[in-house]
Amino acid sequence: TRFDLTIRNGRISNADGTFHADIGVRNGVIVEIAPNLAAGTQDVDAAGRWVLPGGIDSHCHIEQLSGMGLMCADDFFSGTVSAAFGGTTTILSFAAQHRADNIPEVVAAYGKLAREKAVIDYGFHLILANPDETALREHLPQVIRDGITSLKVYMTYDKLKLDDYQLLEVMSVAGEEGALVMMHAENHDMIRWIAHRLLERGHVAPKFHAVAHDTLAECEATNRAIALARLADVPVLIVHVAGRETVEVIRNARRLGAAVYAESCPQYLFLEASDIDLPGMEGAKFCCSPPPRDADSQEAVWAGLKDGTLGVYSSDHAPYRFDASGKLPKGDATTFKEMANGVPGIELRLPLLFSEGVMNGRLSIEEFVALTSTNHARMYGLAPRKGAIAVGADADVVLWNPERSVTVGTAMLHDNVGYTPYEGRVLQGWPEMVFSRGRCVVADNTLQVERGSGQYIARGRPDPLTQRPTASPEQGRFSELVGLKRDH
Ligand code: DUC
Ligand code: ZN
Ligand code: ZN
Ligand code: ZN
Repeated sequence: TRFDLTIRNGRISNADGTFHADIGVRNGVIVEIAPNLAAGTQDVDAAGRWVLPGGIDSHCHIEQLSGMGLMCADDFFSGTVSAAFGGTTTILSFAAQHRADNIPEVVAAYGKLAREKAVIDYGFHLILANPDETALREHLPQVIRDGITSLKVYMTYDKLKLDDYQLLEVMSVAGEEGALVMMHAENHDMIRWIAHRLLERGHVAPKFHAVAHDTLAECEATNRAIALARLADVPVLIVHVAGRETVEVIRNARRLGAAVYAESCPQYLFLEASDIDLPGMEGAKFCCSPPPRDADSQEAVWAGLKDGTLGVYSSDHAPYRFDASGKLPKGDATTFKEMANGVPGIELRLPLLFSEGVMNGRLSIEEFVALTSTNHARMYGLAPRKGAIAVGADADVVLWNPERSVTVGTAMLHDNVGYTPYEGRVLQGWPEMVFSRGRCVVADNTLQVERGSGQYIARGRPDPLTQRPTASPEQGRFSELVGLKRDH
């Protein structure tokens, strides 16, 4: 029988290799991969194109109310449209609990927002700000059953921060229940202390954000998070790694056999703290936490992505407009402490890495696919449905044109932020045709689907939880004595 969609003559790359073949799709699923397949109802010639698994962005903030009470500039429509135009076909964003919130209500609310608006597939991580007994014993198992198999916790921000005791409690329960813990690792008191002294001396400009969020605060907290996770005998994933020393701490822990995973983002490859040092408030456009560092740290992040220390490359898209609704609540009088933290990147994440990584010879195309899709699928329980061009997988497929050169400008982007930190860069290679479950989402630079046509993906168990060594040194020392249980 006829295929719904045939993509022919492409050069297909997965994380484990590259080959030439046609792809046959029926009911949204890849059913055959071979040369010279029969015609499809939609028949696409991919000659000259690189055919890659759709990108998975496992860290983005969409329609989220921040700890400071600010609403993101992107809702699930603009956020997912922007993602799709940049070659991403699945996002994982956050269902964010604030301390007074009831977790099931939070999850239901975010689910409804996305259901009505998303144009690509999506799932959620839970942000856990109040890990009380009910949250840990009832709500966490419940959200895991609903397919939310990861949660993010914070070591800084007054409204989100957990102390070390709470982190150990969250980790041990997450380990038992089968959820992956994602850690925002920055030392709260170091940042608070530097910031206080800066403000006292009148150092209020945006660039002082990067001074306050020193690399030592990141490095210390990462070290501590790893030690806590080892004590609780659970995997941990350090998000948004920025500094060289942090990369080295993680590499070293992995060498010792610790179940430590890590993520980095475009802002740590392509921006530097010195970018924040601009006249007036302009620097606020580059402020995120942790902040971009320097050329040496950029090199360390490249090396970490290359050698597997940093397994996932996400956007950490945190969209705030350059006005009173986001970056500048008090206009020109806004201090670095009052700006919204975050940079946009959901649309340019892949084009930046494709151009600067693959086209400039820093990464192979297979490494690109691993870092942008396959590893996310495994890390977060989306595999084997997502993350590879394979028989039985969803037909999430992107046709890249390596010949196309694009100059980045705000007007070409589909987010609702109004600026891009990457303005004026010339990128080589562009995702021209995007399929999600066999539906053409983007073609001819035009959105081809309706709002709300994306699907919620209930995720399975993350690989880090199924692939734990049966006996760790920590287990031998005390796990049994203190009643740590593994879920299998
Ligand atoms: N942490 C994030 O993960 N994103 C934006 C800001 C932050 O602190
Ligand atoms: Zn709330
Ligand atoms: Zn964070
Ligand atoms: Zn984030």
